[in-house]
Amino acid sequence: MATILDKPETKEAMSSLNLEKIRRDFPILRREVDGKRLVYLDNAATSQKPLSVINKISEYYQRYNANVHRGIHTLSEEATAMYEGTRETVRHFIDAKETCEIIFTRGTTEGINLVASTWGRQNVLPGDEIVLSPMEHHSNLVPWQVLAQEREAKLVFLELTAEGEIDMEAAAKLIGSRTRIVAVTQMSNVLGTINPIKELAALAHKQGAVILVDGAQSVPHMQISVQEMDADFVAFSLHKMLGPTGVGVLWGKKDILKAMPPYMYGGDMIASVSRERSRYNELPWKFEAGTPNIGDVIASAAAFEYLTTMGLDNVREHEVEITRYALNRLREINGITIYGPKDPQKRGGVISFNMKDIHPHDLGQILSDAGIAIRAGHHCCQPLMKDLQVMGTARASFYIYNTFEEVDMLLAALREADKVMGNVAYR
Ligand code: ALA
Repeated sequence: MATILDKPETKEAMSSLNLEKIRRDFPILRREVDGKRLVYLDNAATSQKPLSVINKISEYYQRYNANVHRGIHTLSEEATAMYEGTRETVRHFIDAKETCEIIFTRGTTEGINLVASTWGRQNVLPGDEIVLSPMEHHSNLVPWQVLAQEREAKLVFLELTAEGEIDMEAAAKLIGSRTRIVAVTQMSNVLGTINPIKELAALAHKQGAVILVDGAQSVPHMQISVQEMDADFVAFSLHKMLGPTGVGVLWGKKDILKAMPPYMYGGDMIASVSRERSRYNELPWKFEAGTPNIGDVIASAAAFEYLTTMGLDNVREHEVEITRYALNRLREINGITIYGPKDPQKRGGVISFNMKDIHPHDLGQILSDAGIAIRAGHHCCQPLMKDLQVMGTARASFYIYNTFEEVDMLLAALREADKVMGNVAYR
């Protein structure tokens, strides 16, 4: 596969996916930016949406918009059936044991905050340790900082190897008898590193601790089984996996969720209320206060169906190959620094890099002028940026509709940027 550069006409045939057909399902990919074809390489921030998802949102509002779990009328019954049906779709998608373990949230951030605020306050005591990796998104760091301050607990950070992988020998020592929770990302949104969740879960469980997995970058891109990885909580967002914004999933083991207090109060999470006291609803509704994001949850089913039909193994294979190709081509550029594991099998389709002294924002702007969307900055990982000794990075991230030709376009634009900016020193 490393020799693919020689045969440009066969590049797209290397994919495990029918890219031409897939691209037809995404109307936005036909638009132009300043007269240039859009090349969307910012999928780690949010993915584009296929027509089936867009249509499902519209269908909900045109045909059966109603509140769920409340009305005894046809529209409400239809909306409730579709809403709860999506829960079963999620259960199947992540291989959870029971649908009551699937909680709809607004996104990964809310899922993690829910666990930190409820499970955390209930279980973390002064002197306890919360173990995190240095590659965590702010969303899987700040809630734990706040909890640690409140409970007088300690944050402990795992160590990374030179290629940005978790040092598992050190982890075995750092996860100890004071560890209450290990909270780690399954796939870094900066380094692309795929972390060994099953092994970390075993280390946590050996010490009587639990493990929370930030699945925001992994669940959209690879087949996961929450049972197989033996996590205790997994949080992810639909908008990064073809679905609408404003929908996330928090999965947790039933016994743990059952023992946790609610996160927010009111609406759907109530069983009965008197003037002085309330009884709370059962799982999963105990954690779904207020009217949920009904239309977008229902439309999410179309996103899960799209990915399931395609096959998550094919999605992963495509991303490994396009990442391998992109890494090989990027390495041709003089003065480029690429972060994260060298082996595409060990990482997701996220490539962060810096070029000479060019500020990543300038790179982002020059690429944008060429119709290419990437992300530039600290990627909500400021502590990791400090470890890497950079202000920020440029980041290209791929998904099911990205072609090898688009990688070539990225390369051409980077070479252009190098011509324009390469001699400018920023230090
Ligand atoms: N967490 C998202 C990203 O990495 C927004 O871009």
